[in-house]
Amino acid sequence: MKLYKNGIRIVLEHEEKFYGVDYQWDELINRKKLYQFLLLQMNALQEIEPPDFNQPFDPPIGSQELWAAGVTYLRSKEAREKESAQSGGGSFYDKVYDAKRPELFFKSLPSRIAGHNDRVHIRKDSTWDVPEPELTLFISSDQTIEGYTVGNDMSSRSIEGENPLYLAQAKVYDRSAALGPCLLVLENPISEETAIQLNIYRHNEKVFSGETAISKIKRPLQELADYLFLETNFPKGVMLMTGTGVVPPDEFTLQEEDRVEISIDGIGTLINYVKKNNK
Ligand code: DO4
Ligand code: MG
Repeated sequence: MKLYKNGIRIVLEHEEKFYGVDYQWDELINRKKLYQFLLLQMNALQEIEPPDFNQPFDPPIGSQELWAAGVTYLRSKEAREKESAQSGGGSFYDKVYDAKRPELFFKSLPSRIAGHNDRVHIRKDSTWDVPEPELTLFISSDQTIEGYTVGNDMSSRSIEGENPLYLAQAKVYDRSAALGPCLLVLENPISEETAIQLNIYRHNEKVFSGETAISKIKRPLQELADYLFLETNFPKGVMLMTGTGVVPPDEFTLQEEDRVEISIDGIGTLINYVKKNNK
């Protein structure tokens, strides 16, 4: 089942049919066994025309915070060790990859997040920028994983590489995160075989393509969720990006007007256009 958010309108897709859902987003999604709840609602829902998939969608988030996990794939560890070798990063990424405690960081308030077919930003003070394609979880206030979406954890590699203490500036700024196009709600946990694909287009030509799979994440998804909740409550639930396993080669940097497409099996494709963050 998929939930799309379009202004105040929520659209539920189930078995190729579309239904209008008369709920507030937070009230609807923040529950244990969301799939079963939606199934029970089906009879009472009104069937509607499919939405226009060429239009923008709002990110599938309400008032939740967006957090992110890092260095959960070998590829991310290796790329970051290299990028920050001059600033001492040669060893600590190694340590966090193998440590019991994962790297978790605050990524965004909902108001700074871009949706599908929307723009994402690169910073004016950055010279090396990449998208990070990441499976993103919706975790209920009861600490259960109830939904999945596609996430783009836009990152400045030049700022992050200069000094690891600059991580927040490399990662957290207006439109540095995108989520969408929908929230996939499943009866059972998402398959380990699920593939994540990143394609980047410049003037309609593909300039980068890469792929990974959820099975390559070092830690179980529930373990990431459990660490996040260790000393913090999320009364409306929380979204969590689970790290990148695809990093373009070092000579690649995003440019204005690039089109970033991230696809995850079963969820769909999140499309974003790159702009410089000119206020
Ligand atoms: O440690 C820096 C950030 C890691 C990250 O965002 C990732 O691995 O996806
Ligand atoms: Mg990331």
